[in-house]
Amino acid sequence: MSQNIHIIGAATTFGQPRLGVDLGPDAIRYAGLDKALSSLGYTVTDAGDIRSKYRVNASNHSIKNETNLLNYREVMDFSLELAAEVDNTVSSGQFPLILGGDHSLSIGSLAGISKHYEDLGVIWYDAHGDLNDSRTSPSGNIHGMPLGISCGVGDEDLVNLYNPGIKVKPQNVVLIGMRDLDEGEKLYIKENGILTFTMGDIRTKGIESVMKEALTHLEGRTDGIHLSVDVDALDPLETPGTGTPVDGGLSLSESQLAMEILNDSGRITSMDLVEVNPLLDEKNKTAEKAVKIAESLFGKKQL
Ligand code: 5AB
Ligand code: MN
Ligand code: MN
Ligand code: MN
Repeated sequence: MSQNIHIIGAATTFGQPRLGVDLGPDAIRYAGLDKALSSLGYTVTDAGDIRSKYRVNASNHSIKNETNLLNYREVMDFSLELAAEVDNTVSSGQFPLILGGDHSLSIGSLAGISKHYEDLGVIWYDAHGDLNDSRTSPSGNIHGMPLGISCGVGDEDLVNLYNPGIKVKPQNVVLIGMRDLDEGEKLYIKENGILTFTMGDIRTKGIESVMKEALTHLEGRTDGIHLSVDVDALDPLETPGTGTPVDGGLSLSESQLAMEILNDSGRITSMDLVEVNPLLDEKNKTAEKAVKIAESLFGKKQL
């Protein structure tokens, strides 16, 4: 793991309808991210926020169009900007830590990161698969599609964004925390044999053995691993400040252990920390949990 962490605020809300998720990066900063990582011995720099050039307001948000891809142009333009910043971060030898913002930002982060890896692995820590496309999506919200797009499914211009071609091979993806999958996503997972750990699997096997299986699966076949943490992987009792909460999730302590195991492996090369919405939160509790998750990923151990 690089000793230099570069924080990039991805202040976007156009991938979903709940206003306020664009304030997530600052909420996480105010919860003490920089200090927490510096005191673990890292050199931390902060790019500030990438913000959409389109103004957000309650009436122009989530306009339906004929393609069932809401705010398509906004998501596309934002993703290009983020991809360039992430690409530069990897080029300069820093670890990109991308703060969200809604999960559509992973279209940009994976586009930038994947330029540097032949066989990028992805660990998707989320209640959802985010594997929809415009045909399978029940909502048209692009935050339910970034992993599918990165695997090469869906809108051609989003799939080929920033650098042409598929960013991640489905066999290099591991899904962890799943408990709300749409029918089309289930079919895609089955057809592509994506290694998937549902909450049921985690309850049966325990998070430790799940994380080890995930790492073993990616061993030998990947040359870097991107970790994408959606705070809705955790139970809403832990992280209420998020737009699409689903009951029956992971605890903070399990998530910290999961991150510790990833840290021990030394194989994580970039991270997204997404879907923190301070307008839906209780006293910035969700951002505080996000900081704890990052601390564990970067080497802090639970007592
Ligand atoms: B999140 C749903 N599958 O596509 C859809 O929070 C929810 O980034 C997507 O994981 C949730 O609209 C997207 C029903
Ligand atoms: Mn989710
Ligand atoms: Mn997600
Ligand atoms: Mn969500």
